[in-house]
Amino acid sequence: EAAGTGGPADPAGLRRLAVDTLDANWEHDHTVPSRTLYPHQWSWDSAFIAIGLAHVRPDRAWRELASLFRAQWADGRVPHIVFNPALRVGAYFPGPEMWGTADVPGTPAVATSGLVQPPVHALAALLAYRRAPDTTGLAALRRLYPALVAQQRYLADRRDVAGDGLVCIVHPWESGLDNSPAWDDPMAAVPAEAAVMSAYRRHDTTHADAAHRPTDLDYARYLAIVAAYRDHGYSDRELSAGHPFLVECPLFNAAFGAAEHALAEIATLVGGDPGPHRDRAARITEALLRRLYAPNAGTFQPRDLRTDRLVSARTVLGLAPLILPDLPTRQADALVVEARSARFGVARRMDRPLPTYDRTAPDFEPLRYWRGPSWLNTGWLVRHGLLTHGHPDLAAGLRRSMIGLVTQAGCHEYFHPDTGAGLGSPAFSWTAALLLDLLA
Ligand code: 9YW
Repeated sequence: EAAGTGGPADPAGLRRLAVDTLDANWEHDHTVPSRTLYPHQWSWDSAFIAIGLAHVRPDRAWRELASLFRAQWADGRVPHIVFNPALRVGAYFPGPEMWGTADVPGTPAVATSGLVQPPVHALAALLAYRRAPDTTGLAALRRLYPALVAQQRYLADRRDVAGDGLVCIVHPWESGLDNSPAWDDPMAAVPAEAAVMSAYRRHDTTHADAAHRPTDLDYARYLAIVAAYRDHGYSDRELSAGHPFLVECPLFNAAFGAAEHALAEIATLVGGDPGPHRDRAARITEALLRRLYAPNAGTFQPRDLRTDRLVSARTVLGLAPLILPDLPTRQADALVVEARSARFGVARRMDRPLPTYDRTAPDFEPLRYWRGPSWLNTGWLVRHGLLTHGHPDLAAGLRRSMIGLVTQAGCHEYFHPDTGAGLGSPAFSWTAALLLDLLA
C-alpha cells in the first residue's frame, strides 16, 4: 500500500508505512513535513522527526537536527522555517520574499522565517541519543550542545518581554498551534481585514480543504503581525510598545523548561556543567506556576500580555506542563483531572482520540486544524507527561488510541476527533516519526 493511504494493522506493517513516509519526505539533509503542503524545513517538526528517525535511521536523525541548527541566527534564534533554495518561488506562502530576512544582520546564508517554534529540540536530541547511544550520537550531541544553549539564551534574554522569567511568543505561528481557540482573544485585537487576502494567493487552500484550515481573516492577521515584526527588524527590543500580539503560551514555556532539564543531562554526557541548567529549569517551572496556572480552572492558560489577563479557553496547550518533571504534585494531579475530564477524555480505554480543544465547548470544530482535531504531536507530549508523573495506565490508553488512528487512517496530518478519519496531508512526517516512537 502507498505511504499514507492505508491502514495495515500489524506492527511490522505500520512500521513499514512510517519508514516509507519518512523516506519519501527526506530531502538531502532534512525531512519536509509534507511534500504538498509544507515543502521546506520546519523547526519543531524536525525535532519530532528526529525522535522517530533515531529508531530507524539514526544518522538521519542527527542530520535533521544539524541542518536546522545551521540556519540558526547569530542571536541564537532557530527560525521556524528554513527555505529550500532549490524550490521555485511561490512553492509556499508566505515565502522568503515576505519574510525579507536576507538583509537582516546576523541571519544565515539560507533564507528563513524570523519566528521561532516551541523549543522541543534539546529533549529530542536527548531521546535520540538514548535510542542510539553510540560514538556518532555522542559526537553529534557534543556539536549540538552549544547551539541548543544559544537557542535557550535567545529565548531567555530577548523574549522575556514581561520580565517574569517566561518566553513571550510574538505570533500564533510560534505556538505551533496556529489557529487554536487560545489565540482568539489576543488575535481579535490585531487590526486586519480579510479582504487583504485578495492581494495574495494562499497555497494551503489549494492543497487542503479550506473548511479545515485557518480562515482568510486569520491569515490577514497572521500577515499583519509578520509585517509588524519584520518592519521592526526582527528586533525584540521594545516589543511591548506596539507589537500587536504578545502572549505567554503554556506549551511553549513547558518546552522551554523541559529543554533545560534535557540540557542538564546532555551537559553531563558531553562533560559540561548541569548545575546552571537545573537552576534555570527550576526557575521556569516556578514562573509557569506563578503566571500561567489558573487554580479555579485547574489547568494552565496563556497570558495575553497586552491585557495582562489569562485566556479562558481550555486547550491542549494547558496540559503540556505535565512534561516538566518538577511540576508539583498538586498541579500535576489537577492536569490529570483535566485530561480525564469529558473535555479531553484521556482514559485507560479511550473511546475517542485526544482532541486539541475542549470537546464540550460550543465552538469546538472537529474538522478545523487546531480547533478540535486530534494530532499526534500533542498526544505524544501529553503521553510523555503522563509517564513523567507516574500514570502508565493512562499513558498506555493514549498510546493505543494514537496507534489506532494511524492503523485506521494512515500517517495523516491530523484526525477527526470523533470518527478518527484522516485529515490534512495524507503522508505527514511527524505522524510517521512519532508512531515509530510509540511502537518501540
Ligand atoms: C502553516 C509544518 C507546520 C507545523 C505547525 C502547523 C503548520 C504552517 O504546519 O503551520 O502553514 O499553517 O500549524 O505546527 O510546524 O508542519
